[in-house]
Amino acid sequence: MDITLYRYQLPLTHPLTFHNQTIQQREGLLLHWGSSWSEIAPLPGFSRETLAEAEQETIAFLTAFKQGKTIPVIYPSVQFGLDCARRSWPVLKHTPLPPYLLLQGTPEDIIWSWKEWLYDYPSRVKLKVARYPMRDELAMIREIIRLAPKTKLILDANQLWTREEAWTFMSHLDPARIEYIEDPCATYADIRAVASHTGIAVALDEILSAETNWDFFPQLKGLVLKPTLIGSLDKCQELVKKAKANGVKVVISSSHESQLGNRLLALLAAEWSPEQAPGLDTLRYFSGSVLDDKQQVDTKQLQLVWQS
Ligand code: OSB
Ligand code: MG
Repeated sequence: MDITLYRYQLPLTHPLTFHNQTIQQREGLLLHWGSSWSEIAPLPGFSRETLAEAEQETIAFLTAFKQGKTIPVIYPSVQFGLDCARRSWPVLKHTPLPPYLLLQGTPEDIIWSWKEWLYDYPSRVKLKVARYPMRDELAMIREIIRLAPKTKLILDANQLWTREEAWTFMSHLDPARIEYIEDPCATYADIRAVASHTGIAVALDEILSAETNWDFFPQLKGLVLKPTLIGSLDKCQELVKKAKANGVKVVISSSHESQLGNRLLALLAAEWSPEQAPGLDTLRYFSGSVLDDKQQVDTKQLQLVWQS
């Protein structure tokens, strides 16, 4: 069986910032394993491994594999890529749901694009919060809700609020209009405290790839799974099982993978959480694609890294 590892660079429509790390282009690896493809793309600011480290570990694995040995890998992005490449994908029982809309920009930009929205407003929209003055963000949320009374909001604070800030912000929200807030604070204890005191639904995202010390509570409505950050598909599936047993939604979400990785995540979402729109509306920030018109990987744009 032929195995080939490539590197890709995708230009972005504008720079993206993740936890104070700004990237001008997205870089990652694509793995061609027999007839299947997968992706290894640690996200700066979120992944603990760099692309260089992930590449080194992948090459070590592939070199050993060529000699008939299977060695363990520790980086989540590498585990995800190797698991996807070697997986026998089941025939889907459900067609993938389109992702919910993700709006980014200043509160002013977002209100503007929402006012100019030509179509029926969607049932769900995700907005980042805890970036701009609280007053402006609360005004933005009021305006979104006023214009689209049937739309429910998914908010994401990316752990940026203190307990007090989260408490204040969340006290101003109408629980009926908020699907959930992802990671209002940095610790599980703070997230649980503000959710219990305000009655606003919350979801855990970043904590799931860092901490094992959390549990379910009444306001916990969702687990947001980013397989590139969590790692092995078994680990992801365990979380899916745990969530379902506790009546909590599972939202499969992107770590800004390329079009190829995004497609794999859409398939996993349709398999693991078929009734839940995934968090995969991240492709429009790319001004290029690793796929051609026929949705096949365009190897002409890739750099060869390793070959069996
Ligand atoms: O904050 O959930 C996040 C993408 C990369 C890194 C962090 C996040 C995201 C997303 C993906 O928001 C889209 C989504 O979850 O809807
Ligand atoms: Mg999040």
